[in-house]
Amino acid sequence: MFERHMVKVIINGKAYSFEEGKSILDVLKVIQVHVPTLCYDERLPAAHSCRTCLVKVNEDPKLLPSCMTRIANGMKIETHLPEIEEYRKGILRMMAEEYPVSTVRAYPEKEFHHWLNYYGLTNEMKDNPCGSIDHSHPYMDVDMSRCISCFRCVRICNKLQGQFVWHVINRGDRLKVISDSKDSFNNSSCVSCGACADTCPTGAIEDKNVIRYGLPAHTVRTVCAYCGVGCEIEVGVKNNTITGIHAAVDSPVNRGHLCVKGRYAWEYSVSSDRITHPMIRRNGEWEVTSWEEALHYCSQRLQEMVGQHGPDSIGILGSARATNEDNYLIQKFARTVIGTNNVDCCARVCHQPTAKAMSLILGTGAATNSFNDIEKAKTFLLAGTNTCENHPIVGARIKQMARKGANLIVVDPRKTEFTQYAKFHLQLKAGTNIPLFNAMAQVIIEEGLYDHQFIEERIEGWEEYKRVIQEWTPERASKICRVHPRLIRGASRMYANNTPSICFHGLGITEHTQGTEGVMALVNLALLTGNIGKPGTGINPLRGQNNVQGSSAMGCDPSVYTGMAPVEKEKSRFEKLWQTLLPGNRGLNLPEMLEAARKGKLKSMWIVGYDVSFTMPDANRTEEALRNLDFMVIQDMFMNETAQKFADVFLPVATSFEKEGTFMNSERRIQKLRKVISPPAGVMADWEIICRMAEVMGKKDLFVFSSTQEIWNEVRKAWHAVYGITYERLDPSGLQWPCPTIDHAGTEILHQDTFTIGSRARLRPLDYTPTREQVSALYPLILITGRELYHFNAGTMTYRTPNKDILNTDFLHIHPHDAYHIGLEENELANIVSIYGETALPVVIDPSVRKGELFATFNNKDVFINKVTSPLNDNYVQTPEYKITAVRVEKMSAK
Ligand SMILES: Nc1nc2c(c(=O)[nH]1)N[C@H]1C(S)=C(S)[C@@H](COP(=O)(O)OP(=O)(O)OC[C@H]3O[C@@H](n4cnc5c(=O)[nH]c(N)nc54)[C@H](O)[C@@H]3O)O[C@H]1N2
Ligand SMILES: Nc1nc2c(c(=O)[nH]1)N[C@H]1C(S)=C(S)[C@@H](COP(=O)(O)OP(=O)(O)OC[C@H]3O[C@@H](n4cnc5c(=O)[nH]c(N)nc54)[C@H](O)[C@@H]3O)O[C@H]1N2
Ligand SMILES: [Mo]
Repeated sequence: MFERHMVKVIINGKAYSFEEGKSILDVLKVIQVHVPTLCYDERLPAAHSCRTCLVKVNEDPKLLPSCMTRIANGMKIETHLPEIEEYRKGILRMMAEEYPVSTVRAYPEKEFHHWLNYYGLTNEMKDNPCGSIDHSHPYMDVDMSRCISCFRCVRICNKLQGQFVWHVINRGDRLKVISDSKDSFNNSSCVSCGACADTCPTGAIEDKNVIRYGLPAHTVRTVCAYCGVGCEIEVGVKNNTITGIHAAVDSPVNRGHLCVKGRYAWEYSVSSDRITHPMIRRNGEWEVTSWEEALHYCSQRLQEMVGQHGPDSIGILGSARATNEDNYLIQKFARTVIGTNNVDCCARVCHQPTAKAMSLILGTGAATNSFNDIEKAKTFLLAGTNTCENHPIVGARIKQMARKGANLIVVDPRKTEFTQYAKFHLQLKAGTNIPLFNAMAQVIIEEGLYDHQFIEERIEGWEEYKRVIQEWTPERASKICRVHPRLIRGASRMYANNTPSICFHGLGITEHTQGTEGVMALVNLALLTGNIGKPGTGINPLRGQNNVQGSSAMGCDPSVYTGMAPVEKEKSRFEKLWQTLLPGNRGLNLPEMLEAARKGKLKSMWIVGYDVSFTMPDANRTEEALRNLDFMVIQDMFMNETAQKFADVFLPVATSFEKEGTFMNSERRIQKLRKVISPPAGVMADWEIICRMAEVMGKKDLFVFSSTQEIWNEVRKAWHAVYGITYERLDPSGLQWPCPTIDHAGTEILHQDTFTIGSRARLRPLDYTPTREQVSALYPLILITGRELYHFNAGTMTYRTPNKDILNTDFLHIHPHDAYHIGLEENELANIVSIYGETALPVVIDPSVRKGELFATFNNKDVFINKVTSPLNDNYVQTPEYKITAVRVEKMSAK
């Protein structure tokens, strides 16, 4: 059997056999026979244009490109006959004709330079001058005098990122590659993913960090610490310093691609204001102190609190930016050392509605499918997600599918990048997801487009659901959501008929008073059409931070322990596991903690990696709460806004480059974080701090861990679904839970034969109650807040990198019609006012927002848009309604 798939070939006189379907170049790489491949990149289809990889096949005098030619049985291949080498040399000589030799000498490691040296051509090169270098971009230099027309930059920009920045103009000798900018590269439509610089064989497009930091001595494979996609990166290191980052080409997640943050925005880790000593604030002044003193001080203050006000006077927050191991320990600390269930993390403000809705209906509160389903889907329902900016690698993969003809249905009040590719853009009024999705379900039922068999075999509650949903005609919904019934019908038919259909959703669904119901509405659509439990289908939240899925799954949630085990049911199991009595009362979530602090009931908080005062809505009210606390500990890399204003103790931590552990990405993949460099003296990894604190507080026995692996092994005991995931099995690219046994391969697709909840899932009829936050004469516009590509959340990291040179503020996006009425001009500073507060920010006049709606990001601390946002929150899990605040916008002069 096996033999049939093997092909026998003779290469340079030696016999080999390989699996069929490979190119000659593929097999040359395997046997380490090196030929120049100047137009080749394994991430791209072979172009066979440089003609340097030519080989002789079956003694045919016509040489064939090895990148394009498939191996065949009996093939006789010669790679280095003198005539072939002469031919290659001739081609390289032509390429070198006008090439600046000085750069060959300065950067001998560049692919093209290597071959010039190898064929002894450097010494015969003329002393051509370098071109003028375009230094305008913060991360890349461009010198097209080094362009050899391999077009790798053009192709990678089109085929990996889908951005089309680089173009070929002119013909013959005048042929050249230019960006789509009229002047400097920085003014092009480039999104700074760096793929062109990454593939360029000459340095015509070059990373500035190569020039600044030189070549790495070695590289370490690890995971990006920004968003929940979990891209795998190869970090270059020299003398305990990071020199640069490349994408791991064989990663199933990012397949050799990265975005601007993952690839370039790492210099926060060497920022001069990084905190590298514990500090205590006494009489209003920060004092540097020793770990010994800081930890004893914390312990003494926390013990006082417990003594005077009980354990529930303390609230603890884990960090969606820290590892599973860090988060496992912090919730264990809350429950065993302090004795409270008051533990939460910022999953609360993000996708908690997703977790709730999906676990209620399906039994597991996590993505049903994997990123590899993207290439299997025919239709994409992209609901309230600005994927191209916030999960750029997933966005790029979906864009490539759209280019190949897949259907995109975008549900977003704004025009996002995807809307250019969409067959349907349902540009609904913000806050009206439920009527829209209900109407889609109505069409699917009314027109009989549902999956009859799936409903018969795997669904319950059908009759009741049908009864409620039939009222939701597109005409009725259209009056509320402002999408034409024709578009609603068209999109519904497309989603139901052109299967497999996959859904990705984001905060445009969850951050509403009906957030949990919004996700339920999406699950209903998938269930109706049988788009669940199969390849290329499912309901897939694009989770926020690198480890937000993990931090809540580890138990940083007042109502569940590790592995989503409900506190009310599993207390005794965890008491046995942790060998200690546990609190059984209901703990407070973050909004409840803040409310309790306002009332004086919560006295103290320990916050790991979460800039609460800056990122929670209605900042004035948040600050009122935090000001009321008697004691606050912040554990972070930087003196973030919350620390600066409210903390009493600051505990400095190692970055993700300086520690070990695991992250969990959006597709339930546990990935290994590997230590790249040693941390600065004076900082510790989060888990080490927690262990030390437990020791000081007299609970050392429960926290005897000398490595993250030991912590993970305890997690495996606590949570059956990850028992099979050992550290050893995490190389190279991790495993997706459920993975209950050591020989289990992990799970790419959930709910295949039955749902986690049982053999049938129940459709949820959903009523629509609009948010109380509505426009009025005084506040006539709706502000939506969200994200853009270059900055990340609280901005503590990206504002400490050259990303700030690309974008250095939040903008207020306003429709031209509204701008005209208020009399606002582009870039003018405008005042924005809600009943909660006000701030000022520069205006962008932007027809991609709806009339009557505004959009702003929340990353800049001077703008601090959360002074304005509404504190209303989701009915089930209290996720704030960041997407809707009634405001007015004024000219500064009118103030
Ligand atoms: N560059 C960058 N990437 C990030 C982050 C970042 O700060 N910067 N943050 C990370 C985090 S923590 C998260 S949670 C994710 C979030 O990623 P996304 O979910 O993409 O986040 P947002 O930009 O907040 O909102 C998404 C979209 O929802 C739309 N929207 C608003 N209201 C509605 C509505 O009523 N209905 C519908 N259907 N859509 C609506 C908005 O117009 C917006 O385009 O991104 C992660 N990735
Ligand atoms: N107006 C508005 N506000 C929003 C949102 C919105 O859409 N609109 N979105 C909300 C959402 S979805 C989210 S997730 C929150 C995000 O809010 P935050 O969680 O506050 O934001 P982050 O920037 O992700 O990081 C928090 C902190 O973690 C620190 N950090 C990074 N790595 C580590 C580590 O390994 N250990 C420790 N101890 N600290 C570390 C960073 O320095 C930073 O101070 O914002 C919310 N706020
Ligand atoms: Mo988030």
